[in-house]
This record gives sequence, structure tokens and C-alpha cells, in this order.
Amino acid sequence: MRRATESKDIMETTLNIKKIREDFPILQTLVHNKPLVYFDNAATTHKPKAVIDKVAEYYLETNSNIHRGVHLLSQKATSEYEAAREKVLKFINAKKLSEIIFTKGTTDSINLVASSFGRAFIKEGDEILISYMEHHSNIVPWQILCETTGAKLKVIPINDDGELIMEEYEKLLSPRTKLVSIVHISNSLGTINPVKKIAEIAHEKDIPVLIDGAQGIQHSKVDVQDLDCDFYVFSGHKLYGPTGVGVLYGKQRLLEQMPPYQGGGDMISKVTFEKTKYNTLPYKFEAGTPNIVGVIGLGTAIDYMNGLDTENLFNYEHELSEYAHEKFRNSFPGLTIIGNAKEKTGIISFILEGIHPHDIGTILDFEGIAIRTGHHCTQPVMDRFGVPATARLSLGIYNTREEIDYAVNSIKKVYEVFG
Ligand code: 7TS
Repeated sequence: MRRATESKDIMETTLNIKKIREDFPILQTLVHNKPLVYFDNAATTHKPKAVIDKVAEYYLETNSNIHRGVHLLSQKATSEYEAAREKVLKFINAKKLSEIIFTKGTTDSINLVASSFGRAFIKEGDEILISYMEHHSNIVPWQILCETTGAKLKVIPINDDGELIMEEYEKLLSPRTKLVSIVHISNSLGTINPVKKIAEIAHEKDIPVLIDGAQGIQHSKVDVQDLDCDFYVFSGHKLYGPTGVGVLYGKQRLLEQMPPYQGGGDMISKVTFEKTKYNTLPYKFEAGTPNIVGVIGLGTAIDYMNGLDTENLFNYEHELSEYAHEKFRNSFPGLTIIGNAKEKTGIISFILEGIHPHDIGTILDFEGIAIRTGHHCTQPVMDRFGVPATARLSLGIYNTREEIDYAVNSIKKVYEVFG
């Protein structure tokens, strides 16, 4: 791993961050008359012009409903929609198109699995294993399932650095465990979990594994065959694509055994009042008119990412993150970083002694800096570290060292205001 101090060289040689920044028109926006500095990429990323143009072009030139249309625009919309499925397949290295299901996003994908896998495989006394660092989206759907089936939710503890305690994970796997559902990269701690290892261990006991890739897809190269996960879920809007669209990758063997999540158009092959025969995968899980433009826009976001040197870009993000951590630790005596895992991505959650995170967020906003403050939909993480909230910077591909320096100077203003 390269040292943080070399990140500037990487930026100037192999990557052209200035050019990447030019691809994102919103970065020219002024906020309170200051240039926007956007550090809220874990919540959502900005969209490159290519994606924005594609969405506009779709509505200007193609807009039509997909599948079954004989007219030209419907056929064009269908082929662009299905082309996006192929782009997703290649991007995450899935085996088959039938394994790529378009959803509304990560939350929707997890709810789909909880409902459908739950109906197929979960009964009273069974156990579902999650971790202490899950986003509410990977807690609540399982709680709902447990309430309706009598199954139990078990939770893998984390250590003081915000890492999973792997020995406890192994101990918690029991003959009753029917699914392990775990976050790839924590949105509030930045921890990168050893998901490949987690899947390997679960598979020794024939237990399927779902990976919540909401952040993983943004910060790492994802290869579902290499991870050998049974489900991988993510949202388009955190991958520089549109909101309202996401992906559920699932192994065909499991998806085939799972009943439909929702009934409606497109997910059927034959309907009579006596009985409905369901469509094949992936359509079985895509009831109703989908977010067509969202899916096509996600395809363009993937094209955009494919056009970048992502390996180096993820390295760059990592080094920017190390730079930010060093700067933060050295600049403020009363600052505590929550989440200090050895394997960590560009998410810096912190508290300042005696200053509420919302006050930090508000003052930084006046400097043009967008950060997030609160519990980040991970209240159990806040409880684990005994804090009600944190201030969080989350980095994206367009952030720079200069922006980190500017944030550090702006936090000094927070100190001035609050003494
Ligand atoms: N899982 C993780 C790890 C997340 O970070 C998020 C969103 C979700 C699930 C839900 O994704 P959605 O697209 O379905 O909403 N995380 C955040 C965040 O950190 N701040 O706002 C949303």
C-alpha cells in the first residue's frame, strides 16, 4: 500500500482528477457563495454529465414502455434496458443475465430477499445472522421476517476499532443459521469486511450469504464469482448513477426456488383466474413497469466507471482517506475518529469533544462543505460506541487533497465559534 504523502503524485500522473471533476457539472455549483465541496458520497454520489445526458436523451428520443411493444420506440427502450443488464453482469462478473434483477435500490433488494427467501426457507426457530455494523436496511427487513416467522436475529459483535470479531462470527454459526447477511463496507465506520472469507466460512456449513454492497460497489472492484456470495445488492445512486434503481444479484439456483416478491405485469407467463404461471428469471422478480430510465442511466454510469482507471482510482481514494485521517488526527486534540479498522475506506466519522455534530455540519455548510451528521441509519453502531451521532465525511472519485485541507481549516472555525 502506498503512503498517503504520495497520493498527490498518483493524482497528477496516472489519474486526471481535474478532468474527472469536469465530468460532474454540479461541482461548479456555489453553496452560500462558496464552491461546493461534496463529502456526502456515502449518502449519494453526484452524476457525471454522460448519465444526465442519457436520462434527458431517453425522455427526448426514446420514452416508451419496455417488453412486448411492437413499435420501434418500445423496442429501442427494451434493448437499452436489457443492454444495461448485460453491463451490470460484466461489471460484477456474474455468470448469467437471469441472475441480475433490477430493483429500486439496496433497501428494496434486501426486502425482496427477506420476503421471498424468507417465505421459501425460514421457519420458526431458524436464525439469521447479521452484524453490529449493519445499516438499518439490513436489520429491519430481517426483524420483520423474524416477527412473522418466529425466527431469531443473531448479531456478530465488533471490536473497538469497528472490526467484526471473526471468532464470534464462527461461534454464532449454528445448524439453525439459514442466512448470513453482512455489509461489505460500513457506511458509518468505513470498515471493509472480509466478505470473501465470511462466505467461505458460511459455505462450509451450507449457509448462503447476502452481501450489502451499497458502499462496496462504490469503493471496490466487485467480482461476485470470486466472492462466491449468494446475493449481492447495491444502489445505482451510490455508483454515480440515478436514484430509484438498484440491483439484486442472486445465484440462479436460489432465485429459482424463491417465490415472487410482488405480483403484476411482466412477472407472469400466463394468467387465469384459477392459477398464474410465473415468468422465468429475472422477470419473475420485476413486477410492473420498472424504473426504465434509471436502469438505462445506471448502464451509462457503469460505462463511465469502465472508462476510468478504477483500480488506481480506488487506490487514490484510499490514500486520500489516509491523508484525511492523518490531518484530522493531528489537527484537533478533542477529535475522536469512530471506526479505525485496519481495512478501511474513505469514510471518516468523528466527534469533537463538547460540540454537537449538527453544529459542525451547519458551520461547514456555510463554508460550502456538504458532510452528513447523525446516526447514518446505523443506530446500533452509535450505541456500540456510546455516541448519539457523528459528523461524517465520505469521499468520492472527485475529491481532492485541497478539499480535505479546506475542510480541516473550516473545522478550525467550528472550534473558534464554540471555543
Ligand atoms: N446499506 C448501506 C451500507 C448503506 O450505506 C445504505 C445507504 C443502504 C444500505 C441503503 O441504501 P438505499 O440506496 O437503499 O437507501 N446509506 C446511506 C448513508 O450512509 N447516508 O444516507 C444513506
